[in-house]
Amino acid sequence: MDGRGLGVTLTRHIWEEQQIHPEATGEFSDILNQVAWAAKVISREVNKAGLVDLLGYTGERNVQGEEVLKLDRYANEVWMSVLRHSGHFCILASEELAEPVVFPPKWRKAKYAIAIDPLDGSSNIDVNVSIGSIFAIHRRVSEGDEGTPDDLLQPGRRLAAAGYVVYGSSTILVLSTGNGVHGFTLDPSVGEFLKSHPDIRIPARGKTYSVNEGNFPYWSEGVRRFVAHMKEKDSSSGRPYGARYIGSMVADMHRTLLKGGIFMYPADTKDPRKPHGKLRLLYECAPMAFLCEQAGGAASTGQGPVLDVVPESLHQRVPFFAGSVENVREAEEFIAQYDGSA
Ligand code: P6P
Repeated sequence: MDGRGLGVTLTRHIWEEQQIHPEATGEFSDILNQVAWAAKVISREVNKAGLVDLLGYTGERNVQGEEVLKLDRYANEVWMSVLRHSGHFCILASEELAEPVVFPPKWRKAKYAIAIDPLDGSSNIDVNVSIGSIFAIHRRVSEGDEGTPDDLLQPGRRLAAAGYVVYGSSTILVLSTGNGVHGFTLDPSVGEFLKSHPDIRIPARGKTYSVNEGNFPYWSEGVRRFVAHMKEKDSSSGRPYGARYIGSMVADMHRTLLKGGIFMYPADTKDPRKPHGKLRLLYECAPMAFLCEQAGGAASTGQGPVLDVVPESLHQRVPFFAGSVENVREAEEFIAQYDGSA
């Protein structure tokens, strides 16, 4: 809270960034306010899903082959509507849609492309566990009237902005426009996101690891040895580490950003259709990797930085190891030693 007890809103935060970083344009203020608007609407519905028949399944399956929950479809529709009418985006990719959506040219030439996971972790909705939305915003590279997939298939290193919303005990928007990572908590009494987590920094090393250990038999030798290493008793290095796994990437990554440690979804041999793990590059791993690096952490495929991966397809999956720099480097060392470089 500042001296007048009013708190710092998203709009004021962007204005303050403009004073420090002149390259930050006022356009981002409007973009982030549109993102905040979508987050407020979804937060309202998530918090009462059980009361308005938004729980349960639609009976449909999405491009991932996953059963679509009513709230998944609702969230996708909210994001699509808000982003389409913002005028800032020429093309959108969504976890829920097989193909990208090209937004028709408007009164101004849209300068950005956006990839979203409208409601991540949705399998947790019915059991009231935190879920989230993830967004990744690229500067447009196409020259024509309409956006093209090339605007989306850019390496995360080029992201203009990225962030997530976690719908939990409170609704928190965490974002970066390339000038550090900042968190804003929704004050539902005034419908405003107020800065609550200025300049988030990930500790260099953490003592928490977050992974679905049910996949242990399907991991490479390097990953199995790395996880076993963190569970060994060695008080001089603070091992064994604590295990925390929610099964909702946004919630697991939010904890990792704030507390340090490592979140992982390694490649596994469980499903031959998904040889590179479960998490998608464009709208899960790249935006989270952007935030990690902006917060002084790291995010790796196990072979190298996630942000350097050049996407080949919209729904491409990559192995994901993210969080404290020292923990991620250790994962890479075990993989290099026992699995060799790919
Ligand atoms: P598993 C949710 O479905 C999700 O995409 C991520 O939010 C989460 O990290 C992961 O899948 C959980 O997958 O296989 O551990 O249930």
